[in-house]
Amino acid sequence: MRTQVGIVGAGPAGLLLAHLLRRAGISSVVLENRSRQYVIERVRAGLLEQGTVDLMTELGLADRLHHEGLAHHGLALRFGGISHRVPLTELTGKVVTIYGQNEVMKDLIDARLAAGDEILFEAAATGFENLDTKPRIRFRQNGDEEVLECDFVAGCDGFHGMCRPAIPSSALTTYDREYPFAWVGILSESPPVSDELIYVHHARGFALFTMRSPSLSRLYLQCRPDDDIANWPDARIWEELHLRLGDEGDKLIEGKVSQKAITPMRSFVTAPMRYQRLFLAGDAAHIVPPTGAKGLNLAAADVRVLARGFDEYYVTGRTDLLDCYSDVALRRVWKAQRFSWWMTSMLHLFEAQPAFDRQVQLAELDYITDSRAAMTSLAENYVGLPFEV
Ligand code: FAS
Ligand code: PHB
Repeated sequence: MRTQVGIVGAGPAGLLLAHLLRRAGISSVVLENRSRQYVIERVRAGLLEQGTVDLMTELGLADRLHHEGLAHHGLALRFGGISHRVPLTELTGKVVTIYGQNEVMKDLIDARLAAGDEILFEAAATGFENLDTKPRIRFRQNGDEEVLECDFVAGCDGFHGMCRPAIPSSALTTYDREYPFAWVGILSESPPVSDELIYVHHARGFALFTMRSPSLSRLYLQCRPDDDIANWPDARIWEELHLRLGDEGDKLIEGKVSQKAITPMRSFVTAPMRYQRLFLAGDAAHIVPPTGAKGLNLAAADVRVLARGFDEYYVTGRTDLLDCYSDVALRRVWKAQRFSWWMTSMLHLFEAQPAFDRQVQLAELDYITDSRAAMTSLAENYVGLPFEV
């Protein structure tokens, strides 16, 4: 099998890249080791920056998003039992959109297959040859060993994929931070407690009240990093959500819990995001704690730059943009890392946290919700910083 760009992974990074390449007339084949059903049912992110929505709109992939997505013009920071609104649109002119990652995946997959382009599901990439000249991707499908020849490889296979580990560790620098807590996340068939997101700072730990639709709530609670989901029966989750919402708690309507999982909290960056003709994008190169809602949006931002690099190469033969892809992408990645670490550090309860640090968290929240300049800084990072290229 032969193509111009071999894409490993059919997550947001891999499929957005495939659509961008198609628009530029560049061929690609997407290898995905899971089934189509698994990919579209996986519950993950839910908040899209303006830039991600604009990219999907440009690609003609956003009809359902515009129809079913919930545009938000603000969010609430709740601390000391009081909610403070951050008017995102008033401060930045931009909106964020609530639209489940699994819905994004459905739209990207349907459009790709409708265009007659390939996604090989249940096809696991297993190794590479000639990454410096004419890359060959070895993959296994239906028990058969296959090979995909290409000019370039896009490693979009997530944090636990095989692309990053295929790069000699001597060629990479990794930056890593694990947080002493995790999130229990649920999907509940119940109306959201508010029509905007509520981020809660509470003595019992962080909580986030978000949604997927007017009848489907997405709710998160801070828990221990090594916690087991078995320790979180629905009754305990609802009790904690009511408590952390404080006196607004009586507004919280309980519903049938249709999905429940624990998400670890980690900040991770690997640099450079390139090795010879292998280019890493999305979670394959970097992970952010979900407090800043940056995961999916960073994946989209990476491939936006990478696609321009491939376009320049196939049109002019020049590799300028490909050669600076890693630097350009990492500038945005580090800003998102800073914002996500900052939101996480400000809003979570740390084990044996000195009272002084707790007061500083509250003072920071008080300052942000009091100072237009500080609030604007939060808002512009939250809605998504302008793209460099
Ligand atoms: P992805 O992980 O989405 O996709 C990689 C794909 O590669 C997968 O489909 C995988 O099956 C495939 N793959 C792996 N190895 C392969 C191989 N050898 N061969 C072929 N294919 C292979 N972000 C938020 O903003 N908010 C959230 O609430 C949130 N919740 C999350 C919950 C969880 C459990 C996780 C893991 C992430 C969450 N994120 C969240 C972050 C998430 O949205 C990611 O940033 C986003 O999925 C990144 O997209 P990709 O880089 O495309 O990686
Ligand atoms: C979500 O809706 O899943 C979500 C929203 C905002 C976050 C994290 C998760 O910061």
